[in-house]
Amino acid sequence: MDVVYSELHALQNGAYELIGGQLQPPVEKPERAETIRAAVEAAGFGPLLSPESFPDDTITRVHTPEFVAFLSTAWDRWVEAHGPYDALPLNWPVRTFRQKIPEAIDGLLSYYSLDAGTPITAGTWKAARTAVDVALTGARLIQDGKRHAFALCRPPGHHAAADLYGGYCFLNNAAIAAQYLRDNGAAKVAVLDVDYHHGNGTQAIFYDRADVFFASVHADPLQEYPFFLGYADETGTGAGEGCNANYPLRWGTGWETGYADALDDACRRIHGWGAEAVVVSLGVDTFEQDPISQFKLTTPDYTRMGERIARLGLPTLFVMEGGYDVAALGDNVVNTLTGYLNAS
Ligand code: OKP
Ligand code: ZN
Repeated sequence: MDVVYSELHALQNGAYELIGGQLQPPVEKPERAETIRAAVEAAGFGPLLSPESFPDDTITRVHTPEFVAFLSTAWDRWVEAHGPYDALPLNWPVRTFRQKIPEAIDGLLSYYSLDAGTPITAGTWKAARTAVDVALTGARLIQDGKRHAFALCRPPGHHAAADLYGGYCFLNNAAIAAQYLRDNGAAKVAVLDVDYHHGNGTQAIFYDRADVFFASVHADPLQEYPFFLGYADETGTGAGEGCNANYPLRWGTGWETGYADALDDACRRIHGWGAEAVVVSLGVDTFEQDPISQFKLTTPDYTRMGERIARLGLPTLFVMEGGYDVAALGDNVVNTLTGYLNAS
């Protein structure tokens, strides 16, 4: 299986993350992608391909031009205002406030963000922009007739909506790749999100559309980030009614105690809908030892996950999302891809 990777991911390297009231070293760190790269190479996956450059209009098919302009200039504006420290928002236009776009950089961060856990740093734009090229290079491989590819994206993307960043995500790599597949020949594309956290951004981007099906297996928003989206009664709207399927699962869920059944149902829905290709938002933060998550999947369970995805029988683009136990990340990703290959 071809693997697309760029070392420029390391340009996203925040100094701190607010976790449980304490400023701590970020869990979303460059070592994540490096350990996955080393593991897939050691497992014989490859070749390792560098991304091609795709034009910005592939991004604005999914994100607003205003949001892209904001993200690409936010660091410079923040440095001008405050100096070379991680740019973070501190308040939001919540209930009782107006949705009017401010002028000052602090207000823009507030307007365009969904949390304070996603630092914008000197290299954020370059890293996020390159992750899009990584995903699109994978999508092009699929479009050119490959049955599968792995886009080793970092930073991740599935929390980013048309004009929102957060959850360590800036540009929605998987959504941009799905849109690219739509724009280049595939009439019906599914996104299967197996990250522990609900893919709120991807869901929002495609919520009113009948040409992209979104299915997500994730921790119950009553208990887990991002808290305000991801319920089972979110089924799509307008033309997209029936094209969204959420599987919220309680903390403590394991492969045999709810996960496998939910994944199976998600795959049945995608198959029944008639998808021509699938983009898998591959987060492995469902792992039992993940430092910020509460599911109980084991390393062998990822082989089963890959096998189930393979039984869809569809051209498959894996796009890396979350997963924070660096010691096990490589094995869990390799098992997913190996399970997929052995069953396809
Ligand atoms: C990104 B992805 C931990 C704070 C959680 C946000 C998590 C973002 C996950 N107590 N902060 O979906 O893996
Ligand atoms: Zn996650």
